[in-house]
Amino acid sequence: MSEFFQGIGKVKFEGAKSDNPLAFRYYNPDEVVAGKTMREQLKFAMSYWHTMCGAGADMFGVGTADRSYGGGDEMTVAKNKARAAFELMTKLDIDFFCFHDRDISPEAATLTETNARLDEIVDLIEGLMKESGKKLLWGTANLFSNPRYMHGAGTSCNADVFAFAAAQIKKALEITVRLGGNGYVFWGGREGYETLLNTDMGFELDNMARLMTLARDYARSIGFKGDFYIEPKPKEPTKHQYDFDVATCCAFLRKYGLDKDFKMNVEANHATLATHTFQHELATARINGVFGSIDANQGDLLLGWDTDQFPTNVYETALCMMEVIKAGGFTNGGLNFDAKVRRGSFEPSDLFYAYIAGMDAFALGLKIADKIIKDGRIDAFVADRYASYKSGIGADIVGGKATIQQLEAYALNLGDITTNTSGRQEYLEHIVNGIMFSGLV
Ligand code: XLS
Ligand code: NI
Ligand code: NI
Repeated sequence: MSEFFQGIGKVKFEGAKSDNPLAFRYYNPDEVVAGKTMREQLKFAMSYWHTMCGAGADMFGVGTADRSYGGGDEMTVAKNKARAAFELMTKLDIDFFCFHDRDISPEAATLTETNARLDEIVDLIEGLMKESGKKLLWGTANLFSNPRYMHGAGTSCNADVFAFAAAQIKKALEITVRLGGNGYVFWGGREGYETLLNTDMGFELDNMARLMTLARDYARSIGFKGDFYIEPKPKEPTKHQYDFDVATCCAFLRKYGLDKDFKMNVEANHATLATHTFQHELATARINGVFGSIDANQGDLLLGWDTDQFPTNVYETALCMMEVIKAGGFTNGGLNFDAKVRRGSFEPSDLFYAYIAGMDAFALGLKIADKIIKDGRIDAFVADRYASYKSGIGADIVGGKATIQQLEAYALNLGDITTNTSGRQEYLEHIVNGIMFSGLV
């Protein structure tokens, strides 16, 4: 079998002192951190679209990278791409992958033909999975690239488009189940709007819920036991994406009775586009019981769009992993690198440098998160900050014993409040830096 990434061997852990650019310095899959191996804690996944398909096209120019894997016609490209994907995952020691239906197999003239092509590629992928032991983290359907989805999929004003989207999801669910996927993602795609002058928002949201309900019921009927995820994003491609952020999605799920089956797939860059921190979105998911999976990447705060860069900011990965540990770790989810190399990083080796950088940044983040939690000062500070609710009037408030009249009587006797204490933000940030960089000097 031909090798697609020639000259690159299996990437191994060599430790922090290694200067081998094709080695892990911090990601040591077998090392135990916070009670589990790094492999189990981090559950890295490869995104098929960015990694195998993305050639770097933008609105000013065509792609710069060759992603044809030596193939000529579309189906040979798709088959070689699948083989190359498994070679890449094996060389990088990544256990999982995620895909859209159209990433793995190109669309044909009719849906029947498209589905037949998909079956052919899924046969191949199933074999490659058996050979390599790689697993599907989640599957999804691309309901946004084809022009038919110009007005959305489930939220399209055109019922034919809704039906087509349903058919596409049905097939995507079948292949996800067949490949043993434990997750199925709904990223909003073009579910949103540009202007209310032509949009019935209430009707569109009802329809979006109808589509998700149909998908859920069908998936359960064919034996899907995993989680459905909504992946929040506030804008892009539409001006108002319906799945704005985690809180908005929670309200949607509860309104339509989908909250038992759906969790969140939180993407770092989507959080910042919503003017939230990544940590805020993860914490919102955790406290609402919908923490599910992560699309790992980072944005550029100077730019207003989804740059989907490989995550290298260790401060961010540490705060992320603190949330993951607090949420009890991943169950069906994992860390999917929904990230793409820059347009100028067009060589095949750049994919390896990018994944190594991202995986090492998360390995460091995990280790730092574990240290911050074990150190205990941050958690103790937070707990102590609410100490006034442990006794007296605070305990009565929390225990539901204080009436509003009693609170008024209590307040009338208070006089000036002199019991506030400092939030100590700078002190706490300094503690985090101290833990992160201890041992450096
Ligand atoms: C796009 C999304 C997309 C989803 C999968 O912004 O991140 O890639 O993760 O449809
Ligand atoms: Ni994503
Ligand atoms: Ni993104």
